[in-house]
Amino acid sequence: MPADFEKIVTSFDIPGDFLQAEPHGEGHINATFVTLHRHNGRLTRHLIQRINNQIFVDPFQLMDNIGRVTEHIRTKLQQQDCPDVSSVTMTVIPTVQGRSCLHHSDGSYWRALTFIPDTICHQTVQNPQQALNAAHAFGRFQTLLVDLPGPRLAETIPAFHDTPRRLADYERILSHANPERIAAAREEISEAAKLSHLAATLIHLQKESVIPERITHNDTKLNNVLFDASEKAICVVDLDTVMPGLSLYDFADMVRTMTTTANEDERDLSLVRVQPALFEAVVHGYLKATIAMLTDAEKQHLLSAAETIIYEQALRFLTDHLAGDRYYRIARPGHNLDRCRTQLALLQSIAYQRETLSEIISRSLTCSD
Ligand code: GN1
Ligand code: MG
Repeated sequence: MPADFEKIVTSFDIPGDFLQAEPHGEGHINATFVTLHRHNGRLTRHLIQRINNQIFVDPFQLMDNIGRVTEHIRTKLQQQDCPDVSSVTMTVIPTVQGRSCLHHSDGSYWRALTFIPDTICHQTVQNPQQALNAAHAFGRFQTLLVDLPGPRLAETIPAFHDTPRRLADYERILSHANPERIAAAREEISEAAKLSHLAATLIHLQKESVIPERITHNDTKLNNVLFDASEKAICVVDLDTVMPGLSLYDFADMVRTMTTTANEDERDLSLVRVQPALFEAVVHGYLKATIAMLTDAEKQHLLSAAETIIYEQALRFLTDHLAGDRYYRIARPGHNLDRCRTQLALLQSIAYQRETLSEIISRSLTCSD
């Protein structure tokens, strides 16, 4: 926490007296704190985040995307008579000068968001119902944004899910990486080469206009959904990568993070496998929300999209390991390599069960239609 944190907090239009703050959440990119204020005798909490502007190079543009998206969702939910809109969408709190984020004199960027009380954030999935509810929430998020008015949203990270570009970046880093890091990752490097055919699938479908561009979340990890005590998925959070994309990116990242009970950095790879019951829950929850919106081509490529995006994530972790752990926050040496290994284990698990998983999709498509 920076020395002048209190000054940062009081730059935002948060009523009451600031009392204290502590670190919050497990994101790999931004730094998040939860603050406590006293206002009219009541204690209130808010989120204060330092936006990682090495990664999000134009924070004001990013906040503009988030403002448009959250406003649109809020309006639509109000039209649908949603009883408590402020608990189901994120709300940006402007600075006292009315700006969407604070550009600090030390060059850092900060924003404030409402804290949604009485919610739980899960790092790993515990049961199919949770996976179904989260997948439904992300699917609904996509459908709420189909009619977002105005110009195309900005690409907060250009070419974010361009897997062939990720592969090229990886090969470039590998070509001059530290020999010790290469030696530690020998097997993963060989596996990444064997699976390189997975890279082109989605970008090809997009470039050939086989599947449409939509507005997508692009980081549909289980821990980007807030649940209530009854396991209902209340709110989709972490909107930094909401931008034009493919519906399949979001579906695929859910398969990556919600169909195994293992952590993303699990070292016991025997625990890392796609469980058909969880996979079925993700497919079912997602389709329940999106079936009317999806085209036949999108429906046909659900499983291959999962393989491409899991492969992309394996490459991204491996690249960061080889580059010296510069992108993802790590808690131990070799952390990014461990993360890469779980992604490769998931791919292997999908390959072993491809028939079962394809049948689950077909069945679910038939029931949802
Ligand atoms: C990052 O911020 P966080 O931890 O939710 C990353 C995602 C990766 C994910 C892997 C902007 O998400 O793309 O899939 O880690 N976000 C960015 O866990 O790179
Ligand atoms: Mg996150």
